[in-house]
Amino acid sequence: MASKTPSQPPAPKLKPADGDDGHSVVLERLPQKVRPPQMYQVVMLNDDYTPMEFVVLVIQEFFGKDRETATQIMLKIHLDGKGVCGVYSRDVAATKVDQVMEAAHKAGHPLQCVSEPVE
Ligand code: TYC
Repeated sequence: MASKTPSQPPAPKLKPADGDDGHSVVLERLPQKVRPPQMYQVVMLNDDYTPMEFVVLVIQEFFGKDRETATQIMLKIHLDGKGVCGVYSRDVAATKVDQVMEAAHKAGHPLQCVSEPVE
């Protein structure tokens, strides 16, 4: 028994553009779907007990700031109630928070910091 292959519709006759050998591929640009990863800011909170010097040292040590910058950040926190120490990916920000909280706890200070999504 002879099986019949299903008939194909006739291929459209396309005239290649000038300079086209008929094997060109057109890449269509798709709308951008990937977004940059959400970033997180590590925010340190003021309190009445943690010594200023300790906060400056923590900002230098865990956020890589020089002494002047760390002092400015500490004073901003002291005056405004909170301040951003750095902006990182989610995991890095969480690690910074853990490091600061552990250092504060070990030193017996109530210093608090949190990480929050930027914008
Ligand atoms: N307010 C504290 C004091 O007067 C200093 C301080 C600054 C504490 C920043 C916490 O995140 C802080 N000793």
